Amino acid sequence: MQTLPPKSIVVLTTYDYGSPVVELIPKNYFQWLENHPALVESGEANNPDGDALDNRSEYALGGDPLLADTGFVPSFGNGAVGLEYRHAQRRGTDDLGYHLETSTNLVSGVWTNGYYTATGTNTAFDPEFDEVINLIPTDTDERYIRLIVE
Ligand SMILES: [Ca+2]
Ligand SMILES: [Ca+2]
Repeated sequence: MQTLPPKSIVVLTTYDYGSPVVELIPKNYFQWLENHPALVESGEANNPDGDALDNRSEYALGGDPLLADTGFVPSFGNGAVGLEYRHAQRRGTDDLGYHLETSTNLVSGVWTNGYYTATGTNTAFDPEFDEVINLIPTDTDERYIRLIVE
């Protein structure tokens, strides 16, 4: 601790930065709701902004429940030995699970949790989300992929 000489004048300067905005990194849907206090239609299946994501999908994919947006849209492109499918995955939650399902056609309705390999995770993707990198083999003429969030 610094000792001041006798009869010193100390000028304290204060700054007003306004109220601090504290947004918690949510570990579950209910904590995520706390970050959106203006969200009146707060059920997981509600979609008050009318976009393609219900509230649970907004939570899972980084969307804004009160703004028509897309969240983090999965990307698809060429990988080193096949095709890469990358999707965002909320970090540190206890109520979300992500996986892919694939099918060789859209007529049968048969989807399987297979024919892909999770090959990496980009932890620098976003403060709240990792990016999961999946390799899709190119051993068939057609393969359809969908992201499942449970
Ligand atoms: Ca929505
Ligand atoms: Ca939205």
